[in-house]
Amino acid sequence: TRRNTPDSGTQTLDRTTTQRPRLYRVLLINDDYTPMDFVVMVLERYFRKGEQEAELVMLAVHHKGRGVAGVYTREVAETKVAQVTAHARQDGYPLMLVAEPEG
Ligand code: NFA
Repeated sequence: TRRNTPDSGTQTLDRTTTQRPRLYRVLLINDDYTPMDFVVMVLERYFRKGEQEAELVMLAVHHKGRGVAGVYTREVAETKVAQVTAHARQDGYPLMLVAEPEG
């Protein structure tokens, strides 16, 4: 709806629908060297999984090659990838993560 405000005369558009941001999956990629315990810790600490869910996701990635750690808006997803990658490299592990758009 187009509308004139009395004070400035600026035309604004009021919309009755809301826009939701595009969401991104953060994927964990399997490798042969990162310890299982490190991946579980990552899922608990950075992706706020409980102990049992973290174990299930880690094992799914270990067996299937990749899996979803979490779903976030773009900036949050990219920050998770950067923070976890930095932590893994600090500890000498090759763990890989990627953010990919949903839908
Ligand atoms: N495959 C790794 C191992 O056997 C564990 C792992 C799981 C690594 C999920 C990366 C992602 N130590």
